[in-house]
Amino acid sequence: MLLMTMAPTGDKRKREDDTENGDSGDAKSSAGTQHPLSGFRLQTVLRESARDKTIFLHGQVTGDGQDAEDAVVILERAPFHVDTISPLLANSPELKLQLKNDIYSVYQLTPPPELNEVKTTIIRPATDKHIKKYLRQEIYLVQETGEDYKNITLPFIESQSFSIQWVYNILEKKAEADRIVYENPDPEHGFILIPDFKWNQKQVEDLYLIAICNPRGIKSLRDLTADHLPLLKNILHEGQEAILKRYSIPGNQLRIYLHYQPSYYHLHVHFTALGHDAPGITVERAHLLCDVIQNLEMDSRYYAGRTLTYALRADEALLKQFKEAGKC
Ligand code: M7G
Repeated sequence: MLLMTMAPTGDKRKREDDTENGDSGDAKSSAGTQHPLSGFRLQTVLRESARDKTIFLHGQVTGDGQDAEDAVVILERAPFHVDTISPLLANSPELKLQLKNDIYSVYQLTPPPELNEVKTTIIRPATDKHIKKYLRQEIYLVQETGEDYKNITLPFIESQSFSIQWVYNILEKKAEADRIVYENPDPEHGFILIPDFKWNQKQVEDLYLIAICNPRGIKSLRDLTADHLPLLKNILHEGQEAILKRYSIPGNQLRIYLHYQPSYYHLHVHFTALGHDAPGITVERAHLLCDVIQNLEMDSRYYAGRTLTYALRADEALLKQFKEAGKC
């Protein structure tokens, strides 16, 4: 379904804010007003997928008189919109025959620019950790006990995790304020629901939003106790209602889950269309919010104590720590 009546999402100027803000503070720093990819020089192709029509690049950019900066650039061909198919087929000037055999023929169609969008995500300046996050690598399962979390993982994430400045920018309305879909302002039990920057918001087939909780300091699933049940229930129920109202997608067609491990250690919940094969929905990473709520209702310390299994990439420093501790 094509989304015709969206919030002010077509605002190109704002879309440029949809980038990781790195450690450099507010939403307007870094890329500034100049072309965000000026002087781009490709260093490596981190990953590509012909099936998903995506490519992840590491490059260097130079602004006017600035030093070269590392950047991660993600290019993704936009999905087709049913409503634009007829004009695409009827009006495309270029339809080049490539092969004809009996009743079969293959053409190359060159769409007009407005129907030929490439979603471009830029992370600049990118840290080493960003570059590694997108690099295709072998992955290994780790079984993290509650003790392992305290002794290995927690000290590690406290010293090494990604900046969450972009999260604070959203909560403080310094970035993406015009994209907010729903807000419950309660400081303890409230949250902001906003389109994930993986979603171009043009069709609901690949709908992807995130709910970012207002309270600070809840790093992940591991920190949750029964005290957080009102917050989690608000996210579940109010998030579903807001999505029904805005996008006409009922709760039973949404996959609502938390990641463990997340990339960003400020509690947030993912809302994706059930039919969408979004990255990160595998069993070793996604924890359904309704299950999380039930588990905490049964045992307030469920996530503090239980063993959680997840995958780490070969060169992740946390995997090295687990290996050094003889845990995998
Ligand atoms: P995660 O589980 O911490 O990590 O989810 P993942 O990226 O490995 O899944 C964080 C979610 O926040 C992801 O779905 C990101 O696409 C999304 N996200 C990350 N950044 C930097 C932004 C941003 O600046 N704006 C928005 N709207 N979403 C973001």
